[in-house]
Amino acid sequence: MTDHAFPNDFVWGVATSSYQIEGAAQTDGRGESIWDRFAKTPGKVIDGSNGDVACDHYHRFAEDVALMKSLNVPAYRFSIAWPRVVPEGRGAVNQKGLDFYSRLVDALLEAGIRPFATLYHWDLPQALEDEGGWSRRSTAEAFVPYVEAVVDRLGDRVSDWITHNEPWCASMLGYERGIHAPGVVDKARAIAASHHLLLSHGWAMPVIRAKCPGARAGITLNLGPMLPASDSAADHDAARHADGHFNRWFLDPVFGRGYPEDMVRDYVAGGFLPAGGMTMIEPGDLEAIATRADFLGVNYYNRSIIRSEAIPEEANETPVRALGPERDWTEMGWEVYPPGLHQTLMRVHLHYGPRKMYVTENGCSYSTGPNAEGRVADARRVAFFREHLRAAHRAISDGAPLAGYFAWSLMDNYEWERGYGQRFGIVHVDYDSQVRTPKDSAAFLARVFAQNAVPSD
Ligand code: IFM
Repeated sequence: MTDHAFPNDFVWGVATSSYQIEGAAQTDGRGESIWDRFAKTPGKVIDGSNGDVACDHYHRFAEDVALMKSLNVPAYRFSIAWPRVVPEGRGAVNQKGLDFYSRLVDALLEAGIRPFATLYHWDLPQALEDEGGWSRRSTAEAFVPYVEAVVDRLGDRVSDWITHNEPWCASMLGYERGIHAPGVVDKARAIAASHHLLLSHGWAMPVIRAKCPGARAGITLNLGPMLPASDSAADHDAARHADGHFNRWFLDPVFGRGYPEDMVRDYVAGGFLPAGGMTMIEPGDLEAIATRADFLGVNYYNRSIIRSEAIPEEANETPVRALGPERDWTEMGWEVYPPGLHQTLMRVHLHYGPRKMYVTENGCSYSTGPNAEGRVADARRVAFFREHLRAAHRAISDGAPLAGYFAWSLMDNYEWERGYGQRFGIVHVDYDSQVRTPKDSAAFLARVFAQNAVPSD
């Protein structure tokens, strides 16, 4: 490889998720999800918005696929909304919901775009949450027939499957900090949720493989370096804990090491687990979670600098504080730190040995909109992608089995509790008119996709 050229079979793509773009929340029999309920609860979302309409992708998917084609997009990672397919979480399958994804997949294939389907990107059917959601084992059990229904219908055309997106967010933001749906603040439930999310991943893997011979299946984790803010023993220990909470709690069991002992000890000491530790684990669970995947999806956004510091209980934060040096920040308040992508990929490669990795998300929020000429000159996003792609390229040169990269996101969309103000898209969306305008970053990535290399200018 020279001059930031990527391997010939490298997979380039863009990513989205169902609740963030689809809209049509009450259409064609879709059931209520925890995000419908959470977003409509006053005070939960910064601008009081919800995903009822979002980018109206449900009705505009053909236009969006054409847009991708015009941008030379070779692969598209999207997610399937469980409540569209099984509105009550378990039981009756809603064919109209499946029809939508079937139409989408046909349109992608027709456009020469390879579909990567994520089976869970946070929109749990509310009916299951009413029974305790992911903190109950029965939710993992309900995931399996849902996956069967989806793979039955799409498995003849979709060969790349991701079971879960970012189970750390689904469990810890949803049940520990309560800033994501379902808005629960209960660390014991969050730990149980993390186990059941991973368990459902393990149970889904053989189902996908049985129903879709030749399928490639894996899970996506959000990962990033956790560095101590100083040389003090306390900061080092806080960084160990933060790393255990964010990275190792998910990586270790997926790669057959079980849950990290230091974290189990911490959780027991904090009163979040009983003295016996992870007593919710049943025989066979860890083996299921460790089912060898074809790839690991890595979502990388930033690193965290961890300082040991007592945070008042009412602040509802994790017991560490992430403070970055004065650098470049995105509008999410996330530090721009491209070397962290290389570090993360190398760490996973060297310590866990995945068969393959895909960067399944990487991107940044800047609100740059159209100028007087209608051009969206998002130079900072172009620089962000260029530097992160160079970091990814370096990881490949250093031996990491990185097989693909998906930019987050195809278009501006609903950024969860941050509403519509945060814009991650390479395509600008005017939410009043639903007009899509490719940004300069889209033109940049279109060149990357066409050249299989990072342009230096
Ligand atoms: O928008 C989210 C996405 O849903 C999951 N990964 C992080 C993105 C940016 O916050």
